[in-house]
Amino acid sequence: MKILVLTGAGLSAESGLPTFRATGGLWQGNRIDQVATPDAFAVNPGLVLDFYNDRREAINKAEPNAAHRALARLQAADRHKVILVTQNIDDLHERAGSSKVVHMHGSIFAARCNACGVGWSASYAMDPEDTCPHCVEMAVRPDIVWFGEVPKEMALIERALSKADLFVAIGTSGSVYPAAGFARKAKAWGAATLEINIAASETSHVFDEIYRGSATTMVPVWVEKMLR
Ligand code: BV8
Repeated sequence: MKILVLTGAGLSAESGLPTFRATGGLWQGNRIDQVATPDAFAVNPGLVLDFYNDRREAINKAEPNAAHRALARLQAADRHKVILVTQNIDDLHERAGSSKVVHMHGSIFAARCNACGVGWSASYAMDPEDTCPHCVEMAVRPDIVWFGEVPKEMALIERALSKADLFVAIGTSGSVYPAAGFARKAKAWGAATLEINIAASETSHVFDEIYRGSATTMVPVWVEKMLR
């Protein structure tokens, strides 16, 4: 079976990484959808870089959980063709053993120059004074997709949605597009749809099946069923 799995912040919640909703969409009193934007970076790069420096520090202290590990098992079993698309910028899928993870909103461990566009891997804290290793401009940013920017690998994701037999959304509120529209697209292409979430999301009504519960409880149950 061809399976497209879309994961969100709820997958990393039990690894101790707060979700956007749990924080009420705020970070140090700032609305995240106003910090995670190109305008915020232009006006106050230090604030935006500190937002990501804090998150990078938290991610380095976090460990993958049973849900990350179950998804890695599903991929490794090779019983099904699994495409893992994540909205998360952490590396917990990779550290649980998943390969070929599609980070549609980028990765906290990747950097990009806002001037010349060159990218490189970067696990260090960033500062507005940092200079690009290529063009020497002081325009270093995390290679993360902010609000108003184009998500990564959209052509690959659209193709996978059109071919999927099963679309599974895990731990995502369905509040941000285009990811929030994937279930509808997969369904229109004929895929079965499953939501695994501790609570209703903004798109629960689209799904054929719902596993209501925490990711560390429900994802292993679902994976064991898929590998039976
Ligand atoms: C784009 C990276 C054009 C940064 C992120 C008006 C209407 C519709 C759309 C728009 C609009 N105005 C503007 C837009 C577009 C905008 C958008 O959708 N805005 C929203 C606010 C309306 N989107 C964009 O700008 C995107 N770009 O549209 O470009 C385009 C489109 C298509 C093709 C080409 C071009 C870019 C958006 C990317 C922004 N970057 N992240 C960073 O991380 O700092 S978004 C970020 O929030 C996440 O990546 C994710 O996508 C989104 C929501 O987060 P979730 O992962 O769902 O987490 P959340 O906290 O919301 O929910 C947690 C869930 O987990 C809950 O359901 C909870 O119940 C569950 N949960 C909690 N604990 C557990 C659990 N589940 C299981 N177990 C648990 N233990």
